[in-house]
Amino acid sequence: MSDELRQLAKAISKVENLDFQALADAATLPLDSAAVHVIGVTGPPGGGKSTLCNQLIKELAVHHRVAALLVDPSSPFSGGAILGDRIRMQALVSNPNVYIRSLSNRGNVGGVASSLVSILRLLMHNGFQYIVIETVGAGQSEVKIASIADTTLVVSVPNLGDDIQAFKSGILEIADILIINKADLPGADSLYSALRESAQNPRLGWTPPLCQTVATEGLGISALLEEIHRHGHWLRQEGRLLEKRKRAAKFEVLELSRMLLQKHLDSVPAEVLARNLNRRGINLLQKLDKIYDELLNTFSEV
Ligand SMILES: Nc1nc2c(ncn2[C@@H]2O[C@H](COP(=O)(O)OP(=O)(O)OP(=O)(O)O)[C@@H](O)[C@H]2O)c(=O)[nH]1
Ligand SMILES: [Mg+2]
Repeated sequence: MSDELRQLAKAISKVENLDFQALADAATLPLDSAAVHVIGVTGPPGGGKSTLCNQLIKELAVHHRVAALLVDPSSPFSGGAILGDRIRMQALVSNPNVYIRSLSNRGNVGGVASSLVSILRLLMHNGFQYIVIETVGAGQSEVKIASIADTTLVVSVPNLGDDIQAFKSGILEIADILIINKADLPGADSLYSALRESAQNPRLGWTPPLCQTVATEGLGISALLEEIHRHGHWLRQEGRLLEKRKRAAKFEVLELSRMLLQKHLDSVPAEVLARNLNRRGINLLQKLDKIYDELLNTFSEV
C-alpha cells in the first residue's frame, strides 16, 4: 500500500470513529467535483450486490481510480463467490487503481451514515474518479444511500415472494437505475414484467432504466455501465449534480447533529429521560426547539 493510501486509510478510520478534528478537517474538503461519480448500490441481502460491484469496478478501474465502500457488509466482499471468481477478485484488491474499504456500524455511536459523506470528501480529495458504495437495502439505509449517491442502483432478484410489492413501493423513489440480477434464475421474466411498468415512470425528467444482469458471469455489465454513464452525463447538465452534492452535504449536517444528540442522550439512563419527558414534556420540547433555533442561526449565516 502506498504512503498516500496509508494516510487515507488513517484519515478514514479517524472520521469513522467520529474524531472531531478529523471530521472538521474533512468538512473543509470540497464535495462538488464534477470529475467524480458516486454510485450507490442497494438491494436485498445476498442479491449479488458485491458480485455486481466487483464487475463494475473491474471495468471502471481499467482507466480510472475507483474506491469501493462496503457499508456494514453481512458477508465479506464477494464472500459467497465461487473459487474462480474469488481469484479474479483477489486481482481486484491488488489493483493499484482500486481501493476497497469496509465500514461497520458496530461500535460506532452514530452508525456508518454519520461519517459517510466525510469519507466521500476524503476520497474525492485523493483523486478517486468513481466511488462505489454498497449497502444492504433494509428499510432506512436505502433512503440514506439515495441521499448520498449521485446515481442509485437498486438491485432486485427473482423469487423475492410477497416482498416484491413492498420492495417495489419502497424503491421507486430512490432508484435511478433498476437492476434485475440473477437473471439466469427462473422467475426473472415475471420480475421483469412486474418492474417494467414502474421503471418506465419518469421522475424529474429521468426515466429509470431496467437492466438485467448475471453478475457471476459478467452478463449485462457493459449495458449497465452505459446506463450509469448516461445518468452521470444527465446529472452534469443544468446543475443537477451540484444539487445532489448539496443534498449530501445537508445529509452530513443532519447525521452529524443526530450523532451528537445520540451520544449525549446515551449518557442518560432511558428511565430518567422517560420520566422527565413525562413530567416536563412541554418544557423539554420548547427548550429543544430553542436550542435548534440557535444552532440553525449559526449554520444558516451567509
Ligand atoms: N445464479 C446467480 N447467482 C449470483 C448472481 N450474482 C451473485 N450470485 C451469487 O449470490 C450469492 C450472493 O452474492 P453477493 O455478491 O455476496 O451478494 P450481496 O448482495 O453482496 O450479499 P450481502 O452483501 O451479504 O447482502 C453468491 O453466492 C453469488 O455467487 C447471479 O447473477 N446469478
Ligand atoms: Mg455484499
